[in-house]
Amino acid sequence: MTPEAVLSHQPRVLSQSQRESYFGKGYVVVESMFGPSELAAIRTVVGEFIERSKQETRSGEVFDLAPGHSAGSPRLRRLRRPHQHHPLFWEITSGVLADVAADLVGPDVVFHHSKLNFKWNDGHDQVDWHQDIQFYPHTNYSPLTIGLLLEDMTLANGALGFIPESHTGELFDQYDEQGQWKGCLSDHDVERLDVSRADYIEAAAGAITVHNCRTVHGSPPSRSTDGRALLLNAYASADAFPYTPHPEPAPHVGEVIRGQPARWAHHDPRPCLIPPDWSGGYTSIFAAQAGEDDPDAAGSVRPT
Ligand SMILES: O=C(O)CCC(=O)C(=O)O
Repeated sequence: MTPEAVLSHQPRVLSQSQRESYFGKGYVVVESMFGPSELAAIRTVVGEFIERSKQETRSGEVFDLAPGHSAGSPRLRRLRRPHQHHPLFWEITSGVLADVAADLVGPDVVFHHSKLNFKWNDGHDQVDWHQDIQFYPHTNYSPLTIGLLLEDMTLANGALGFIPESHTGELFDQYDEQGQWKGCLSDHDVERLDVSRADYIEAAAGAITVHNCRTVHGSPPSRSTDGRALLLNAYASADAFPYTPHPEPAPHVGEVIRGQPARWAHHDPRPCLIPPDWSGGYTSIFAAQAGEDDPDAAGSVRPT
């Protein structure tokens, strides 16, 4: 569906100017989507998972752990597929966030994946500049990711930054010169891109960020001792079909959660980089960018 076709449908949640801003810049921020009582309930569940992670010593199917993780000093980088592990997360994925997705991809929406990222001021939490669609190519570029801020997000705790209008620019090669998947842009490409234009999102807990799968984004390390938790859910138009194995297969993945299944696939003619074959498993963007995807490396599991 073209942006014009999406915009011709009545919005469920967003204003027309928020939708236009998303299509123009490649991202949009909406303040106060979740209120204090909803956030408190989510934080309680998140706290339970942080407690559980303390019993783990290696990254696995549920937790992605940074080097140095221990019970006394938990360094949980990511809770993988949260919607699979607690009904509250699925409620969030399939609730108002799916309506937001429908306002931006069109009325027929497929769920793609969820993840809960943390930053702990431990030197392992920088997310280098990257684009998402090279992790999971689709027949068009409708896929988008919605981030729900579970804590206030500031530059001090590793605010997510977006390069405005980069979604209309080139798709970058996220392999290094040796052909190893890095999951981020090369230093040379970062130099070519004017990252001084980055828009770092500082907003209160309860806000959401929405970015398109072509938008270049990343986040600096946290300098705060408070963990920064960001719940991410990705969706696509039902007429966007993946053509590589899903990096994080899980229940509900690929499910039409708004509207109807598509009869026709929509094909965008712009080519897409193909990721490694992750049909045997995927770790995380943190692991890939830190070069931990070597199966013999400490803390590694097999695959954003
Ligand atoms: O957690 C963040 O700051 C960004 C995460 C991100 O871009 C990703 O996981 O793909």
